[in-house]
Amino acid sequence: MDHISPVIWQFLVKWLTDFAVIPPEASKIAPQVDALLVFMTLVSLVGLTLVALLVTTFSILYRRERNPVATQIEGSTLLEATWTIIPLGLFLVMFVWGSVLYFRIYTPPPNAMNIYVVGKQWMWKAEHPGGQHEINSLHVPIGQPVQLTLISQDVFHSFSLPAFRVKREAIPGRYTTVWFEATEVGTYHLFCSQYCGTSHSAMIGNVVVMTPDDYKKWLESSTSGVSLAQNGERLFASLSCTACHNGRPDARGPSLANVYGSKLTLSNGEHVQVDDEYLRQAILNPSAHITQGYAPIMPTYQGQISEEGIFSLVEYIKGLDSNYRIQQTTNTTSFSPAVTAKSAAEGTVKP
Ligand code: HEC
Ligand SMILES: [Cu+2]
Repeated sequence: MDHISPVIWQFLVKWLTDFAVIPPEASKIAPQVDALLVFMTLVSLVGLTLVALLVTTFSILYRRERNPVATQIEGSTLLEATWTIIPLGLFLVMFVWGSVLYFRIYTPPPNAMNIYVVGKQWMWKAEHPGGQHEINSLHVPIGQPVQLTLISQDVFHSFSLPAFRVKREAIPGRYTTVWFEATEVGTYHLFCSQYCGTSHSAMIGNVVVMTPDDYKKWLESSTSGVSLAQNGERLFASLSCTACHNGRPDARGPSLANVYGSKLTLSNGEHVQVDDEYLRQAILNPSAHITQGYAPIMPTYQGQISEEGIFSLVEYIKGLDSNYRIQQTTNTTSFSPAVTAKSAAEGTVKP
């Protein structure tokens, strides 16, 4: 590209990678997504070239001067089979390849750290378990799977990280998840990619990928001092959940210790696996699924708790494993399960 001035060339490359067609590949999944995209583009180009060549050649070969009267040709089974089977094969390859990637993107590995994200008109709010709050930015460590649990406070939004090749809808009333593992330190764009009202275009921000050490420092310097679980514990008491959920034998509600991840039997005989979404529904819409052996006496908390409050309660219940004075760590910087377990063992239990 000698004949293009270097300045223009640099500008073009920057524009292409920064904003438009080819963002940098900064996550583990990114090269895999790009490989599929390149394959599909190549197949399309080959198809386009083939069809264009045939159209041109046939229009010249069979033009009106040479063929004043159209010749009717009966079908050829071989020809039809060929042009059906080859594209079918190619599309099936794309389908299988795409599905494999899809399931990889939307199935977080069990060791993923979780960050909660709320979308609202018009900002993204991130809540880290250690009590770090961010608006329109997201700090993550390199080389560690990160799962996002997303929800919207109003309309549909879509959390999009082009450099990581992932995106996921944030829907009112329901948790969605997506995960990624960042591979390059740097700052990347974060978008809302679903038109959501007047200031939709302002619903943007940065993802900052840091080395584990820098990330630890960031966690320490940005914590509000109250972890999500601690906030949840506070809410659990102030909303009087403890009146029924206190682990005592005569309690009116079931003990919530170790309920997360367990299988509950409902009064209609169904079994459910307790995950974040189930906890959320249990708090906001308790009568929808009654745990076997209990009366439907739990009041709904619809409209009384913010989405951040529900995150806190969920995080608190997730960590409950024996009693309600929980072993919540006061070390709000911890981000790996190992660190949390360690500080718990050190006895940073609240009195
Ligand atoms: C009046 C008593 C009462 C209060 C107050 C109450 N609950 Fe419940 N809760 C129950 C009962 C009874 C059940 C079991 C029946 C059902 O599923 O509704 C239950 C079920 C649940 C479940 C489903 C898990 C399971 O093992 O069944 C969760 C989660 C839960 N409550 C959380 C909360 C939270 C959080 C609060 C406070 C914001 C709260 N509850 C307040 C009585 C109560
Ligand atoms: Cu939006």
